Amino acid sequence: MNKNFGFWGAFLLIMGGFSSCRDTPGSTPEASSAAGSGSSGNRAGQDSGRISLLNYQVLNVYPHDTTSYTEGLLVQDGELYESTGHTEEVPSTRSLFGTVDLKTGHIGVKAELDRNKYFGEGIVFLKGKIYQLTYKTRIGFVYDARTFRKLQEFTYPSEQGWGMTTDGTYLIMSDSTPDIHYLDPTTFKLVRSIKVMENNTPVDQVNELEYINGYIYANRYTKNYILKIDPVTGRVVGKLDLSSLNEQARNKYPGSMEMNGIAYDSAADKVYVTGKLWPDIYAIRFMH
Ligand SMILES: [Ca+2]
Repeated sequence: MNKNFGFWGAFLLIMGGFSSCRDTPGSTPEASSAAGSGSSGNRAGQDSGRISLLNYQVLNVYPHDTTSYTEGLLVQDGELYESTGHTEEVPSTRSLFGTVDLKTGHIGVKAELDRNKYFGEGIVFLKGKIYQLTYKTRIGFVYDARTFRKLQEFTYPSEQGWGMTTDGTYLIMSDSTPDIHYLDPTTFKLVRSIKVMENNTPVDQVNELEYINGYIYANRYTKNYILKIDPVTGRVVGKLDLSSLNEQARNKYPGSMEMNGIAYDSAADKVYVTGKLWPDIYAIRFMH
């Protein structure tokens, strides 16, 4: 999604300072941040209300195109895909998706939207097709995953389209509210919704999504953390603080905007994260 970043950018630069040394290799994967005790290894639908702070390790740093206004990130068949939107503030930004060259950070474009009509948002692959959301038009696009030919358009119940992922059966989308929606990929009808709750408080502005081993992971817009969400209850059961990566990105390229983009490479068991106009993509590993 696309909003002015000025105030929040300054705020987060200040707040980002509190985080350091979160990327210690071999560190304890979980540390309780909430009242209460209990064993680790919560299972989806059976969490105890405990929120774990997830430590991570940076495995590698790759270049990212500083004109890529990241709205979606995922791995498919061993390749990293990115979808982007555009903002008038940065004329070089475009609404498109394609494969990311990890040597240069450039996107090999597979499909591009008419920027006068559509703002590109999240994408997902499911059963031979690619689904793409747009920001405010309530129109999505379906492409052939092999040829990238556009097959059809669809609409969805939400006012806005933000992030997208899949559990292998449904399209799972965010829409700026605390609700995450499951859509049937054929009829595009709403199957069910979950409300993201952190300590009994709804969490809005849930953005880019990634489904990893039975949990939904989500960036929260303008916050430099990823939430681990129980897909049954909607409860936040874990949190990954990426403030230090956000700080690194802004130090390296002051035009960097908010963190957005989570992609899971199951074969290598690593996760790629980046942000809008960031100069780098980080490959990280954490317990999940
Ligand atoms: Ca993703």
